[in-house]
Amino acid sequence: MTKAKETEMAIGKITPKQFKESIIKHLNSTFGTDINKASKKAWWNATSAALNEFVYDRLSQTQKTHFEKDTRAVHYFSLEFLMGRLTGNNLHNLGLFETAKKALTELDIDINTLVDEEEDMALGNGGLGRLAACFIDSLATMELPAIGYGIHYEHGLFRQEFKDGHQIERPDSWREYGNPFEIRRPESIQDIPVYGYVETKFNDAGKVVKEWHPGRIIKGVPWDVPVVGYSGKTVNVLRLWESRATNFFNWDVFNSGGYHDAHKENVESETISKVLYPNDETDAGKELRLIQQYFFCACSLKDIIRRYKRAHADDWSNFSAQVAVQLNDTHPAIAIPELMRILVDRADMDWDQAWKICRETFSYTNHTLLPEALEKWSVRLFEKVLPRHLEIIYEINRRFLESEVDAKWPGDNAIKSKLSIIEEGHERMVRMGNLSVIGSNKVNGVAEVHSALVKSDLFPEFNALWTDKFTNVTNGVTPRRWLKACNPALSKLIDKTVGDQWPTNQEILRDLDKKADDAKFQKAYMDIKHENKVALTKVIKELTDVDVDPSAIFDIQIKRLHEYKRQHLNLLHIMALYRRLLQNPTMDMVPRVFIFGAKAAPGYKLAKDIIYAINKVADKVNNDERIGGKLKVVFLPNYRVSLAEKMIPAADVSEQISTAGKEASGTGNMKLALNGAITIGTLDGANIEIAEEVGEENVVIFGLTVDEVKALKKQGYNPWDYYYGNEEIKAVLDWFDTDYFTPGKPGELSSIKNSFLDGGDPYLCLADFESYSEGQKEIEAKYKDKKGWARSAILNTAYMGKFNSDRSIQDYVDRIWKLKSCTVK
Ligand code: CBF
Repeated sequence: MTKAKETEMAIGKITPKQFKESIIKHLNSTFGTDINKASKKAWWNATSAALNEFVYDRLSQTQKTHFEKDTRAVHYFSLEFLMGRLTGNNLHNLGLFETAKKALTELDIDINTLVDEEEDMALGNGGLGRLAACFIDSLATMELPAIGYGIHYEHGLFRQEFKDGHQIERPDSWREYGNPFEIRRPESIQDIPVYGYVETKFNDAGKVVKEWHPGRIIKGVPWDVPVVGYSGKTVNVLRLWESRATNFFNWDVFNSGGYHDAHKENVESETISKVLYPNDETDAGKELRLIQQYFFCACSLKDIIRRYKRAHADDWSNFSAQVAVQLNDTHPAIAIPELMRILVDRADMDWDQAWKICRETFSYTNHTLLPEALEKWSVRLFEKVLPRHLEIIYEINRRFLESEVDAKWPGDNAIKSKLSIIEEGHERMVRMGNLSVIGSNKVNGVAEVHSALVKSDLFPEFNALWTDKFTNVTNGVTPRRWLKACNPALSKLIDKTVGDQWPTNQEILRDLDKKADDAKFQKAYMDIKHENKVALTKVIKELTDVDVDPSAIFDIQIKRLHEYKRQHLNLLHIMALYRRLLQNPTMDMVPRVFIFGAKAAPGYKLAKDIIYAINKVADKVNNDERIGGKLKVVFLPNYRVSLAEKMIPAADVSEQISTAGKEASGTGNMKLALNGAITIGTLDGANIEIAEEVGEENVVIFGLTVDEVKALKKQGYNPWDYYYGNEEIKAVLDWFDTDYFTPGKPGELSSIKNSFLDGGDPYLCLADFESYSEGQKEIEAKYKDKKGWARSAILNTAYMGKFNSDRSIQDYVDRIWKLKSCTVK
C-alpha cells in the first residue's frame, strides 16, 4: 500500500463527497454563510476548517501519547519561523490534496486559486527562518517529539513594493483576516519579568541569595500552530508567544485624568511581539530586540518546566535527559543564563549542579561567520533590562576563565580576553557567541566548509579546548513542500517512474539516473519544465508587466539582498552581456531571462541601491528593440515562500554566487537543484557538497576558493587593478556614472561603482568577474546541447537525496539530540 493511501486510511479515508459536505457544513455553521454568497475568503476558511478536523484530532492524539510515554523531546528555539502557507502543505501531508481538489471542483472552485487566499506566515527573514520551518516539518514526519518555540509577531517581514524601481516597505498584516492554523492557549499564559534591580540578602539559612525585583511583568500568551508530519501520524506544535500587558488598563491613572499614560504600559508590553526585525545577518543592536529574545526564551523555558514538572515534580535529576534545547543561532542564547537563574535562584540548586544541567540541555547552531551578525549587547543595556542575568553571566564567565581556560593556558591573559563572554573596551559588551559555545553541549555549523571555518577561524581556541563539542550538520530542505507540493507535474512523473515513496525517502530518486539518457523521459521531464516556465511567465506579466519568452533560459537568483550574496556581480554580467549585444546585435546567444527576487533590510542603503540599479537596468534592457528580446531582466516584488514555490519549478539556472567563505550553507541552492536547475556557483557553503553529490559535470563552478580569497586579501586586494586591467569591467562600471539607465539623473547608480572601487570591493566581485563570465558561457554552451542539459537536470533531481531535511534531522538526532521516535496511536 502506498504511503498516501495508508494516510487516507489512517485518517478515516474520506471521500471527495464527504469532504465537500464538510466544507459546506463549515461554510454554514462555522462561518455563517452559504454557497451562494460565500466570499473567496469564506471558502478558504471553510476548506481549512474541514482540513483542521483531521489536524486537531491528530494533534491531541500526539500530545496525549507524548505525555503518556513521557518522551524526551527537542525544543527548537528560534526567533524566526518562515512557514509560508499551510493549506496546501497540510492537505499534501495528510494525503488529502487530491480529495480536496475533487471536492472543490464539484463546487466549481479551483484549489490553486483558493490557496492563494492565504497570506504567507512570514515570521522570518530568509534562510535561517525557512530552515527552522523545514526542520519542524521533518521532525513531525519522522515522528520525533518536538516543539518549535518562537514569537507570534503581529507583523512578519515587511511587504515589498517598488516605486519607480525603489524598494518601499509596507507592513505585513498576515493575520488581518484571521488565520485558521493557530490556536490561542490562554490556559498556558506565562508572566515574564524585565527591568528592575537585584537585592542581595541572606535567606533563613544564612546563605547569601539574590532577589530580582523586576520593573515590569509582561504576559506571554501562547499560540499553537499545528505542524503536520507527512502521513499525518504525528502532529507536533509550533508554539509562538504573543506579548500582552499584565494590567490591561491602569484605572487609577485613568481616573486621575491621564488617558494616554493609562495605556502606556499596555502599548509598551505589546510592542514586544509587534514586529519581526527585518535584518538578516546585520546587527540589530536594539533594546527591544534583546527584550524579544528574553521574552520568548523565558516563556518557553517556563512552559518546558511546567510540562516537565507534571511528570517529575521537583526532581530535577532527569531534566537534561528529557529536555534538549536547540538554539537557532545566538538569538536565543539568553536562555542559558535564564535556566541558570531558574535553577539557582528559584529552585535553590547548587551552582555546579545547575551548570551541568544547563550544559547538557543546550546546543547551538551557528549560521554565519559574518562579524556584523555575531550578536553583542552592551553591558549597560543588559544591566538595565536583565540585571540578574548580567550577574549570572559574570559568574559563568569567572568560573570558566578561572578554571577551564586557566587550566589549559595558565596565565595567558590574551586568550582569556578573547574567550571571555565580556568584551572589554570603550563600551563593554556581552558576546552572545561565546556565551552560546560555553553554555552548550554541542556546537554545529550548517555545511562542511562552514563547520570547518567555525572551528578554524571563528572559535579556534574553543575548539582546542573542547574538540568534541564541534560538529557539522549540513542543512536540508523538505521535499514535501519543495518538490511534491510546489511541482505537482514533476512529482507525478517521478511517482510513475520510481514509485511514490520518495517524499519520505528521497534516496529513491537516485533511481531516476537510469532514465537520464532515455529520450522519452527527457522529453517528459523537459516538457514539465517548459510548462512550469509558461506558468511563471504569467506571474511575471502580472507582477511586472514584462513579457518574457518561456523558451529562453530562465536564470534565477532568489535570496535576501546582501553584498556577500553578490546580486551586483550578476548585474555586472547582465550589463556586460547587454553591452556585447549592443556592440554586436547579431551575436549568437540563447535568449536569457534573468529573474531576481530579494528583500533588502530597510536600513541597508547599498542593498537598496542594488535593487534600484537592477530595476533601472531592467527598464532599459527590456525596452531596447535593438537587442531583439534576447535579454530580459525582471525583479519580482515581494519575494516570499509562496512566490518561491512558483519560481523554483521554472528555473533553468540557479545563481549561487556568494564570495567563497561567506555563505554558511544556502538552502535555495538545494531547492532549485532538486527541481532540476543547473547551479552556477562558487565553492561556497553547501554548493561544494551539491557539486560532489550531483557531479562536477552537472554544475558550473567558478571563482576563487576559500583559500584563494584569504590569500588575495592577505596579499592586498586592489579592485582598481581589475578596473584598469579589463576593458569590459571598466566600461560597465563607468556606465553607472552616466544617465544611460536613469535618464536625466546621472550619478543615481554611482554608489554601486563606488562600492567596487573606493569601497574596496569587500566581496571581490571584480576579482571573480572574468571567471563568472566564463561560467555563464559554459552554461549557454551546455544549454545548446538539449540532451546534455536534460540529462544534467534529471541528475540534479536524482542526486539531491543528501539535502533532504530528514537527513539533517537524523544527523541532529545522532550527533546531538539522541532522540527516539515515538509512534502515535
Ligand atoms: O542555515 C540556514 C541559513 O542561515 C542563513 O540564512 C543565516 O541567516 N545566517 C545563512 O546565511 C545561510 O547560508 C544558511 O543556509
